[in-house]
Amino acid sequence: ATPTGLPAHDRAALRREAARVLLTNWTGTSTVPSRTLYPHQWSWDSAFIAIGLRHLSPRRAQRELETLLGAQWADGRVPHIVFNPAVPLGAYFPSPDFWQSSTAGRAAGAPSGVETSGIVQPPVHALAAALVHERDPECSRRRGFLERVYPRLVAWHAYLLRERDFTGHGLASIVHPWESGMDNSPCWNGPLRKVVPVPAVSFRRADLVHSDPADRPTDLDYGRYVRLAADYRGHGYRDAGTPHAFAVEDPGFNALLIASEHALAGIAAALGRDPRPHRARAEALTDSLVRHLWQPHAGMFLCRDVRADRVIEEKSVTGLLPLVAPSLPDHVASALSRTARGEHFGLGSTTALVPSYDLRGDAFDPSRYWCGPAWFNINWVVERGLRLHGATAEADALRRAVLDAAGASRFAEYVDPHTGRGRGATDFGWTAAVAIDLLA
Ligand code: 9YW
Repeated sequence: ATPTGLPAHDRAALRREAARVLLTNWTGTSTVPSRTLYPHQWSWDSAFIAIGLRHLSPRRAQRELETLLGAQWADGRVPHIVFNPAVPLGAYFPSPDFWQSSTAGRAAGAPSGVETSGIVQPPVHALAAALVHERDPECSRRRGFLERVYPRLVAWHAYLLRERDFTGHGLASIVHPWESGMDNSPCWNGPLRKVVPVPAVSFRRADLVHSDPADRPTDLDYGRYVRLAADYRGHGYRDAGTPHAFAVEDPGFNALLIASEHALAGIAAALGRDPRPHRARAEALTDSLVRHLWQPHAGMFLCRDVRADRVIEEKSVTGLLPLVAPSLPDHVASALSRTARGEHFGLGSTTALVPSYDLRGDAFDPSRYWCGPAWFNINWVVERGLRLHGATAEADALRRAVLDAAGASRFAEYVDPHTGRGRGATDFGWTAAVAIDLLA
């Protein structure tokens, strides 16, 4: 057995299978999350995929991030989807003709040569870029990787803190459930209640062609997602001009921004520039996160509904992700690790992987997307956070569990947290990628 706890031949087989998924999902310039369900490039998927890909081909991992950042808007936003023009419009909804980025987004600086969505996803990219660089600094230097991505990553973070700090707390708000990456998390039910859904007959969901409706968000969810996105589009995707019926401070989103801002400090230092402004920003973000979103009564971070000016009393795994922030106060980090192992998330007792939502919550559903299933990218973040804060035994056990579940589910998109049974798509990009990274 190796440090992962897996015998060497299982390890080699798992790595080979995971590599096959990433090679099959590679399009020539980037990697699709899933050949069936998600045939374009997704923002935070690409970051996790690059983290795995760096062990197979550092050059390809660099390219993955460069392709995504090549679709960055002039205002700094990194879009959540970069569309592949070779894929038929009907293969994914909402397609480029819905987002209309190159026309409707012109004033906000959308690129003209490529179609994208107009919203964003969690900012894991600088962390990914730093990890990709570290894997093969020589190849990175030869290609001028950090020189090219650094200014774009700086502009990305600046966009979030300039355009999305609606409360003045120094945190970024999300303006659409899709921006959290956790589409139908029960946390969004309250803030979405006032959003008038567009009728389901007005759109055609391509996702239901490829997966079981019981594993997916509902039509009512989609009606609201479409309404919010269409309103944003109607305001030219300009944050200052859009009323934003949905606005939430999400701890996971901001925690990944903190980890990425620390990574930017490392990138700046590698380029011979001053890392201190990045460190200072990361510390300020950490202070704000703890001050505004830490909830001692819950033993975790909770989201804040910015419109209603209210804490959202729902326990989502997003509230455990701040573990990935290096300078979290010790008492907060240990409370998070206790909560992960407690009755609401069951890690190491009733569940092997951290579920996406409170096992005891009213809306818990072990099959439905972000209402309970365990996701591999999220468990990679939690594993990293536990390790960072010295919970080595817990991190080792979680690493082993992620590897077991990834292999047994054929790299499922997500799994039932109680049984480990795969749900959604198989041969999923970030599932294969995080498995390769945790094997390395
Ligand atoms: C969608 C691609 C994306 C992920 C999100 C996940 C889902 C649905 O799939 O989004 O249509 O964009 O919720 O986190 O990035 O894997």
